[in-house]
Amino acid sequence: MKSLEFSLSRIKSHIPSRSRSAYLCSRLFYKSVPESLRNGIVASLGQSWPCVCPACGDRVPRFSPLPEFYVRDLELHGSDLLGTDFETLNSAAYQCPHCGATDRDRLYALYLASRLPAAASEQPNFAMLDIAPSVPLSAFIRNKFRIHYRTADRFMKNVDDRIDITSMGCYPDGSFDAFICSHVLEHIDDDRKAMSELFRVLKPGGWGIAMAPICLALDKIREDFTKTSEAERIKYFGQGDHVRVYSRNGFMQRLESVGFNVRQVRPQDLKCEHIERYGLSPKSVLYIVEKPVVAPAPARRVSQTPRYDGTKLAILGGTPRFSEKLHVGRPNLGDKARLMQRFEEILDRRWLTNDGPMVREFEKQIIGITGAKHCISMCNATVALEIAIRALELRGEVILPSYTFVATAHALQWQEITPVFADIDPNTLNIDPSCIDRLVTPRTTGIIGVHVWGRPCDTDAIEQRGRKYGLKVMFDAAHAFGCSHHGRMIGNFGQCEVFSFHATKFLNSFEGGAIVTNNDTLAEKIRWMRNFGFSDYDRVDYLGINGKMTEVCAAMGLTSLESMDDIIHLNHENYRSYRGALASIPGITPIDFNSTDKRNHHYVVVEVDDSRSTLNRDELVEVLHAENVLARKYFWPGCHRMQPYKSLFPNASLLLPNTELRAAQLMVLPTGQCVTRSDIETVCEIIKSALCHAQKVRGFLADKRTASHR
Ligand code: T4K
Repeated sequence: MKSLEFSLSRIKSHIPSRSRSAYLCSRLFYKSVPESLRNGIVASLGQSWPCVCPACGDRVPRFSPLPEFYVRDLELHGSDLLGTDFETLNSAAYQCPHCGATDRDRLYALYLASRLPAAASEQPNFAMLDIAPSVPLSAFIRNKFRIHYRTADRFMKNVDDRIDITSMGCYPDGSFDAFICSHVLEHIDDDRKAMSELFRVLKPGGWGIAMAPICLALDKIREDFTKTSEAERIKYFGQGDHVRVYSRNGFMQRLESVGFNVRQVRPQDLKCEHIERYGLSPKSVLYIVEKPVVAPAPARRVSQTPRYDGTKLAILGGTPRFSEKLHVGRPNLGDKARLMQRFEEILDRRWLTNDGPMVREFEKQIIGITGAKHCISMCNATVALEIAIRALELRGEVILPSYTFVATAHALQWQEITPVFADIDPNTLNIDPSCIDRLVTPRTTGIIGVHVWGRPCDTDAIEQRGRKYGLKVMFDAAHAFGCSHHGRMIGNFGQCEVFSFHATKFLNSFEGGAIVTNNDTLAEKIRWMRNFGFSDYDRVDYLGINGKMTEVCAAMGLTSLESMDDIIHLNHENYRSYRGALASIPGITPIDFNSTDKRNHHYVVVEVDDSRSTLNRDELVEVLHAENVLARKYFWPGCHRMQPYKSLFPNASLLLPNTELRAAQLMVLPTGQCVTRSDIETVCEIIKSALCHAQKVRGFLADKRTASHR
């Protein structure tokens, strides 16, 4: 073994002082000098090593830059691609002089360390697949994590499996919990097939690092299979063996098209300080794909007409664009296998209802999510509203919006309490607190706010009025599970809040609901009322009813909870797709959900302002129905125009101008798991075509009306 003095003297005699720093950073230094001497040499030569390689763990003076020939090659071949346009390529700090890890490898190492923390590192059952593994990263994974790690590639030697990524038949469906597929897809002719295979071999809920060269200057993927020579490929795609170069959106959309949810993670998101010391650029982006736990949307048959010619609208005699009905409110489903397993448990246990263990677990989880003190599950939200109203001892008159599902009003009227309809704020679509002042009478006992479409009411203003007039305040939160308001989860406002878990709702328990409250006495009373008023064995203390949730419903609720985050992500993506596709159409505006608070994006609600659009809401809904898109006019015409309220309060509309206006303008479009991005594009194309051919559509609808009046 060389001594420190010997090594120092050789360096001093052979390497001029101006080149010493470069030498100390070189791979040669790392290869020729043992680790035990390196720190001593560096210190003796007055150098400091501020950097750390997350892959090999060594301190290094700096990371070496990207070799110049990469960029020179582009110039030589007349490429319009610039080295600086590539995402996640830190040319200035490219490679670790010790282990050779690139900046990408170092980013992956940090991500893996954050995603598979120490406790999880001992997981022999956690299976990870690494396609075309990088040597330094592979070594890092093997050293750090005790997981089942498999490497695979078509050409590389020393991998576990020699396979073609487009046909990985050797791996059964759902074989892996995670994968790494970095800089492979740009080599593959049929990259969609490769992505589908990656999707297939991943377990539901599994994740992967999916990376490829992305040129930020491109707005769509550049691929051209006629470019076959190495020179052409360097020119067009940046490297002689690449068959495409991705745009950012193109890459994400292609991954999404096979079913993945895609997230962008930046080094700063990894909660490690001073990312520069790892040689990472804050502009780097890691693409994390996740396989939803929930089933993907079933394939839907859409007629194959390439461009949608408005004269072919179904309402004008064309073939409906969708051969199957596209519903608003199609239930979202969680992991079916898990649900079946829960059903088996229920049957084996022979405990089917009456506060069973699944119901208790479901209530516990709702408490965990909302942060409220009590959750009392119910058979549905309508019964929950009725029980809450009775437990709060509301009588006489109760103020609520008319712009809500009729169940809110019925829950009062059913108990002979008079619903008094307040107008809404036309912007938020929720009860306008200032209208409450005009409606309070000596008979008023309470206010029910409704968080319509999951957008919270102005709870402060409503509660303030409750205090001012001595009224009890509760909220119908049927649409708002998983949403928050001013940083507090819905479930914590008023005396209590009521969720619906109906099949069509964001969180689905077949049928179901819950009352959530922070009031101990109220919770106890509600619990007894839900079960015929029993406060103990053989002891009844209140008038009660049967409002209990069954074990089967709780099993469905628990299963839905497991995929809640996936559904929110999916809903949000769908909402963004609608917004994008409808962006430039005058008078057609998806209502805004922009907020720093949590939203479940369960409803896509579109305003049709016929002072600016060529068709009105009702006409557009007719057009969509003819195409098998069952858009809904919720909550038209408003409770005050439904029976018995229409007869009881024939003049109510005079006090409800905003309700009347909005109920005539809004339509709800299909979203959720059963709607694909291409379905959304088709729905929006139909809307655009109908508006372009508005005169014909209007003429047809007028003729239809005349005919029906004859
Ligand atoms: N408060 C508010 C603010 C509410 O919105 C609701 C309910 C309540 C209280 C009462 O909650 P729950 O007692 O129901 O728990 C639907 C729902 O039935 C209703 O729960 C919901 N609001 C309302 C907004 O929508 P309808 O009369 O429009 O349902 P329907 O039968 O027309 O179904 C809607 C669409 O969903 C259809 O196109 C078919 C589709 N669908 C429905 C079910 C049940 C499916 O594809 N599969 C299914 O299993 O009231």
